[in-house]
Amino acid sequence: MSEVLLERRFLTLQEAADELGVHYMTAYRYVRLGLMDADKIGGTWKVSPDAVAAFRAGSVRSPVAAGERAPWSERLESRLVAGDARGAWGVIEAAMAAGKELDQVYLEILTPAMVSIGERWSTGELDIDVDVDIDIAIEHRASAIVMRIIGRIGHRFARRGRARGTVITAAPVGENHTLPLAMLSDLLRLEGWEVSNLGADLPAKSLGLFVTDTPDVVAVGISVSTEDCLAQLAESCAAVRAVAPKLLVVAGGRVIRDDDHARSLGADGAATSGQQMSLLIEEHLATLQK
Ligand code: B12
Repeated sequence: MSEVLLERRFLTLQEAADELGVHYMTAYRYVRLGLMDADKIGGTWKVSPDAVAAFRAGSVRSPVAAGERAPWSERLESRLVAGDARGAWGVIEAAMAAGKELDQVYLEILTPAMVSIGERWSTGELDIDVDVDIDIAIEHRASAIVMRIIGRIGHRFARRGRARGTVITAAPVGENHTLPLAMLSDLLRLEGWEVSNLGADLPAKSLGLFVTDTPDVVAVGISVSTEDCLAQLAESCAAVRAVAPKLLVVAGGRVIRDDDHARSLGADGAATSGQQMSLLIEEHLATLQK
């Protein structure tokens, strides 16, 4: 994008502060907390006139809107799209200080922010320049920031005391969505399970070998986000069945429709969350003990 175009479309942070009649640092804080949209371009903050107008009009992002604060996920999304890792972490810290629990941070803040970014990407809303299509780069950058957030708070999901058994989580060959797996794994840890997250793009044969090598394994959770990887998920289920016929295999992720769908692919059932999978494991273990 040319410098001229940039100048026409954006204000500097100082100009935005002047427009709002506040100190530069106050405007900076609005941006950092995700209360006013801004982008970091060439090392400096740029604010669109629309963002200043929305802020001044008391839109959902404005702190002056009758005490109504923008949802945490919306504030996070604005920081993720801007590539503002520190600001994104600031939103998470503020949400936790306001009482959000760890599972809420994943399910009510991180997940909706990423889903919305996915929707904006698929409609082209994240295009910065029609000639240089870097929209997917913004999604990649947002994913990397979310991974760092998960890295920072992940250890807090571990429960004290004796683990209830090991759950193996993985995504099949071709499936590169690691965020769903990372969040699922932490949410299972919160339920007291030891989790071995084998990550994305795992060959079915290796999953089978790992299952054989894990003495206290109680279940396997396989995650798929793309339609193209459903056949590979079926191969992963078959590989686990071949070495551990009685082990619970749960399928999940955006493209798993329901239990019937999961069973048609060779899993025992479907689950949409760590908590739901945890209940399935408990039921399955109880059945085995009968
Ligand atoms: C971030 C992202 C990416 C990142 C991934 C980064 C990473 N390290 O993970 C990048 C940019 C690399 C990417 C690449 C692609 N992506 Co993508 N991506 C997304 C996006 C925006 C967010 C995914 C995410 O993190 N969601 C948040 C997580 C936490 O939510 P979740 O998936 O629902 O997971 C939760 C639950 O479902 C559950 N769960 C998940 N798995 C399991 C498993 C079990 C056993 C259980 C119990 C529960 C469970 O627990 C999780 C935590 O609560 C989605 C949009 C969306 N709607 O999700 C598209 C999306 C998944 N991607 C899509 C596509 C098409 C692609 C690409 C093919 C794009 C391309 N042309 O290059 C590639 C494919 C890469 C591949 N081969 O895997 C499509 C899939 C469409 C489809 N039906 O097949 C989506 C839906 C976007 C869209 N609207 O079109 N993507």
